[in-house]
Amino acid sequence: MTIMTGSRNIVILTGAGVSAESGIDTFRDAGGLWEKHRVEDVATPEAFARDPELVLRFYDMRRKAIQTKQPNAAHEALARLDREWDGDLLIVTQNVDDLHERAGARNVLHMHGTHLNAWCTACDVRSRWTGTLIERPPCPDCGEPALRPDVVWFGEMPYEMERIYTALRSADLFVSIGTSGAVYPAAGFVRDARNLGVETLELNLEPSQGSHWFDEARHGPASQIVPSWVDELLGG
Ligand code: BV8
Repeated sequence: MTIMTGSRNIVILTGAGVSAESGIDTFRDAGGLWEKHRVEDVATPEAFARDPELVLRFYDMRRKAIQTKQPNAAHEALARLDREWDGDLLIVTQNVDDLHERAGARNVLHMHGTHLNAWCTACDVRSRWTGTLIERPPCPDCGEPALRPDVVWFGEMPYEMERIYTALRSADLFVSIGTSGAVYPAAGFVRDARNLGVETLELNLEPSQGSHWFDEARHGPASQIVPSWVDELLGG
């Protein structure tokens, strides 16, 4: 059953599963494996206040790792859709890597921030940052040694929520790709979409926690099912 015919405005939500085949661990894989800490225990403001070195090392390690990874066919297909789709398209990603952008996508919204920015807790300025933060380097703007990862931790408000809901309100189709549906508010977007009368599609390796909320679900590796979906949408 193809529900996409006639879709004009599309909102796509991506999660760690879209970057899995690029060699970036998903949270389900990494959960609990990192220095015996659950991600939820190191990705919080409380953890940063309690043990800043632990948290900064966690993010330094991941920031370094993503710079050695390449976009995969799923990122490439979504970038092609972004280029060729004649309606509105917004890619809302929970991921803090830059693989969507490196594949060429332009309409990308990082609702949980990005590994490649540092955020100064003294002057609030965000700067592009590809190095480490463990040595507490000076903020490029104010010089204070007050930089933290520009990443939304558990208990912090995700970025640009109003822009996301505005896009959902004018969407015809909501597509969730490579996410377990475990983390809110992202996991609730499918229900928001349904309440707005928006068609919903899940593309994931396996049924997510919210799979039953979707009008249609296709399961398999993103590098296979996303390109075939985009081909279908763009007419091959
Ligand atoms: C907020 C950045 C409110 C950091 C992330 C109870 C207690 C405490 C808190 C809560 C609670 N109930 C609800 C909450 C709120 C909490 C939450 O949802 N907690 C969960 C654990 C219950 N949410 C928050 O705290 C959010 N903020 O609510 O603020 C507020 C209100 C007012 C004022 C202030 C605040 C903030 C959440 C953001 C946290 N930051 N990331 C970092 O990256 O280090 S979350 C992080 O985990 C990711 O960004 C992502 O969102 C989430 C992991 O999810 P996925 O991306 O889905 O990854 P996962 O590994 O889980 O799944 C991968 C999927 O891919 C799987 O389904 C798998 O099958 C599939 N897959 C694997 N391989 C492939 C594949 N699919 C296709 N192809 C493949 N090859």
